[in-house]
Amino acid sequence: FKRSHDEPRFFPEPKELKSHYDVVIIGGGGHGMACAYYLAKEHGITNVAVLEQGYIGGGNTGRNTTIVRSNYLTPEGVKFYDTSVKLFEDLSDEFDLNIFYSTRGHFTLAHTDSAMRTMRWRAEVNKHYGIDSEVVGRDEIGKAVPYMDLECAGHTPVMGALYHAPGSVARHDAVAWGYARGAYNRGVEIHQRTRVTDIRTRDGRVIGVDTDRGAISCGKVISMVAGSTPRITEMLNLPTPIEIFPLQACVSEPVKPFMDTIVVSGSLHVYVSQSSRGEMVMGASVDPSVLHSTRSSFDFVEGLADQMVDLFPFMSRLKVMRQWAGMSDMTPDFAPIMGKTPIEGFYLDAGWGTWGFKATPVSGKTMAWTAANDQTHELIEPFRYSRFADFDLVGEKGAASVGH
Ligand code: PYC
Repeated sequence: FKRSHDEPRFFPEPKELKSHYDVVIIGGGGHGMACAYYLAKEHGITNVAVLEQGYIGGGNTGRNTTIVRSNYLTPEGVKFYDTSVKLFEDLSDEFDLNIFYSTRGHFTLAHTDSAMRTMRWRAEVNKHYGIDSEVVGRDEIGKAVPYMDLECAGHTPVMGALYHAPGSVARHDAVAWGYARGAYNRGVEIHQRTRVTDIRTRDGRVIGVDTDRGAISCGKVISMVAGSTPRITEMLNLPTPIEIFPLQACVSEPVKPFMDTIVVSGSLHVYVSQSSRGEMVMGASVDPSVLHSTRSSFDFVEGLADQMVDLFPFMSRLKVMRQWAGMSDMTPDFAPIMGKTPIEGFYLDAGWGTWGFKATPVSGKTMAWTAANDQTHELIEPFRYSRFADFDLVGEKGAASVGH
């Protein structure tokens, strides 16, 4: 395979928008690209445009800490994320592109009796659905993560943990670009720097979108924009209970490989893994107030360091190299909003809060099925838009990992 220097490495971008597509996907992150890929690959729907206001994977796909897991609390969540983990495992082969999927094992630490109870609850629900999760004691944690101070500097000693062997990390850009290339190769158009300014409807159904590069007619619109969801749903006067909170993260300078597991403490509000480059990838809880912004703050690093050093005292000497923020579209029950909406031809993939990256493959696959069949896929039926009006919530807060 020979590529000349002026050829793009992955795929070329079309110069013009067409006047009509069968399906428009708003949002060129992992979810949007995965949906385009499965629409083309599994349903033969290729007259599709993905419209991205920035660049591919530049939103929450490129701003998370890349943790993949299925150790959820509700049966609905466990089944959904388990499907995602299984899809993730095969993506490198499927794309012929290394997404650096690395199975690490995932510890969720418990520092209190009530946290231990939640870990047991999650372990039992997980086991019931065939997911590899178990409660482990201090000895097992100490052996797997010898650099951790189980006493937490005497503040909040670790009592035990939920251990989830399939917990993994992956290279987030590769996931988005792998799906994008696969979609492009099957005929999908990907338009970056193309902002949707309005969605047009007639008699309660979608007929097109306006963009800052012109108008498009289309029969179906799928919104997959995470932190930009309210901007899109307001175009249709479609109320959602979503509120946007920033979620910040950072990486340290690289150090020798010493930690091959993922460690999360919901009580200390921290999570950490070591990247294949040796950097410590770290995050904390969502910011305390609603804000539509990706600015990152000194307060975040200071608060994170305070807790992290209790767990890993040697990290007091590590330098933070980069920090950033994503915009989390939080729902009241900590579960996504997916599927059909009251507007015919408008499909929503939103409410990804702090749990969106790990759902990339399964969201793409089930949303593609939903749009292709104009029927909400059974795996995402519990996450339907109408569940708030029906008082039929899917309470996942206990499995969110991130403190709120
Ligand atoms: O849900 O695993 C998770 C997570 C980690 C960081 C943010 N969310």
